[in-house]
Amino acid sequence: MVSLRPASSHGVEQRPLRLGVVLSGGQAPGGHNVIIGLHDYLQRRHPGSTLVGFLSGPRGVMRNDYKILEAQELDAYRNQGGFHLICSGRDKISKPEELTAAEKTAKAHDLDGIVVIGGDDSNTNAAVLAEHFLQQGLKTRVIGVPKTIDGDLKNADVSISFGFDTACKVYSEVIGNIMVDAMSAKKYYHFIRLMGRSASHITLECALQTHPQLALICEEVAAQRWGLKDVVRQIADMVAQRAELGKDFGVVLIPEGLVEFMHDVSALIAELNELMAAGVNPADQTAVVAHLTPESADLFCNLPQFMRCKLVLERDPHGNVQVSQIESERPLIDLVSIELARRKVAGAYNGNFAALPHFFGYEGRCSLPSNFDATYCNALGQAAGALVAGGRTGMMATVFSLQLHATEWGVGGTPLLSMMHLERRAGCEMPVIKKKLVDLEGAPMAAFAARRAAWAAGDCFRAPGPLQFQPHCVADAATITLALELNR
Ligand code: FBP
Repeated sequence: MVSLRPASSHGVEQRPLRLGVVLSGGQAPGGHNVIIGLHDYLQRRHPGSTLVGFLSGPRGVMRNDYKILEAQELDAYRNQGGFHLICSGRDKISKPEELTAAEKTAKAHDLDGIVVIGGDDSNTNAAVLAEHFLQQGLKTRVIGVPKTIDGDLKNADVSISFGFDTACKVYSEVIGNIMVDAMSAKKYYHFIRLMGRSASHITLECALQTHPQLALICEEVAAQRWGLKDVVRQIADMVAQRAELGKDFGVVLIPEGLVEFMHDVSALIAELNELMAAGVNPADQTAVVAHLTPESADLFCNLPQFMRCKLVLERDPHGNVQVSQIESERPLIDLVSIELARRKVAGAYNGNFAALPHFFGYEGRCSLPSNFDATYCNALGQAAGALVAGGRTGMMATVFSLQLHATEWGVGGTPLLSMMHLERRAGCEMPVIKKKLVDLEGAPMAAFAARRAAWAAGDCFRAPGPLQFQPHCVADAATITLALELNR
C-alpha cells in the first residue's frame, strides 16, 4: 500500500499528462465525480493535460471510441448521478487480440495512464491490462477505482466501494415508505428484493436502517446450508408468529443473490454453468434436465417456468448469472402461501396472507450521489491521478479514515494483485479479485442479529426519508455498516 501526501509545487514535475478514463460495469452514484476529481487534479497539478474519456466501457478502449473531456462539459455533471457522460459497458479486455487492441489505443493517444472505474471484475481486467502494458514496455499505467453499489469490493485498504452509500439510502427511503403503508393498511406483506449480485451488504444496511420483520442474509443462508424449503419455512414461521399477535402485515427483504446461496439452488446453478460451458443448448430444457443430477433435475422441474428460463439465461461476459433478472420474490410468495395454507389445514396458522412483490435495483444506481459519495468520489479521482503521475501501475486508488470528517481523510493506493484469488468461471479456474461477502462475525451482522427477533414480532419500522432532506450531519455521514466496521 502507498499513501499520498500533499507536496508543494516546488520540485514536483508538472509536465502535462495524457490520461484515459473508462467506466466499467453497473452504474453507481458518484462516477462522474471520479472523472471530475481526476480532471481537477490534472488541471491543478499538471496544467495543459489531456483527459480522454473512452465511450461505453472497455469496448471504447478496444475500439478507440472516445471523446476529449473538457472543463466546461464536465461542470454540468458535477455531483450528478448516472454514467451518461461517457456511458459504461460490461465487456472484458482479456483475450490476446483484445489486449493488443487496447495497446494500440494507448499508443495512439500516447497515454501516460488509464483509470478504470469498476467493480471486482472490471478491476480484475485493470490488473490484466497493467500487466500486459508492462510486458509490452508501454509507459501507460493502469489504476483502478473501487466502484459498485454492491459494496463487496472492499478489503483492509479499501473500506467501501463508491455508490453503496447512496444506493442503500435510496432503497431505505422507499422501504421506509412501504413500511408506513404496510402499517397503515395492515393487510399486506411486502416482499422486497434488493440489488446486490452476491453479497448481502445492501440488504443488511437497509435492514439496519429500516428494521423489517425479516431480512434474509445470503451468507447466513449458505453458512446454515439452508435450501429453498428452509428459507420458505423461515418466512412462514415469522408470518405465523405475527398472525398470533393479530398482525397480517410486514416487510421481508430479499437479497438479489439469494438464488446462488441456497445450497440446492446453487448446486443446480453450478451444474447449469458447466453444461452451458460444455455447449448444451440452454433453450432445450429436456436436454438440460437429462444432463442434471437427479436432485438438481427434480428442483429444476419444480421451479416455475419463468425462473427456469432465467436460470439458463446467457451469463454476463464475466461468467456471472444475471441475478438481477431472476424475480425470486415471486416464487417465494407462492411457496410461502402454499406452506401457510398447509399449516392452516393442520390448525397451526390462522391468519390472512396477502403479499406484494417489489424489486429495488436500477433506481438506486443512478440517483444523485449522497454528500458522502460525492466527496469520496472526488477524492478517489484525485488519488487516481496522483498515482498515475507518481508512476504507479496495477494499483487501486484508496481513500482511508472514512469514519472521520472528509478534511481528515487520507489518500493512497493498494496493489490489485493483493486482492486476487482463483475462482471457477465459465468452466475453468481464473484469477479474479475476491468479492468481500458479509462477515457473519462482523459488527453490522452482530447489530442486526441482536435486534431482528424484536423487529420480527414488533412494529419497529423506521422510515429514514429522502437523503436530500436529512439534516446535514446525517446526509454527510456514511452508512451504519461503515460506522460499525470502522468505529470499533
Ligand atoms: P457492478 O458489480 O458492475 O457494479 O454491478 C452491480 C450491479 O448493479 C448488481 O447489483 C446487479 O446484479 C447488476 O449490476 C445488474 O447488471 P446489469 O446492469 O447488467 O443488469
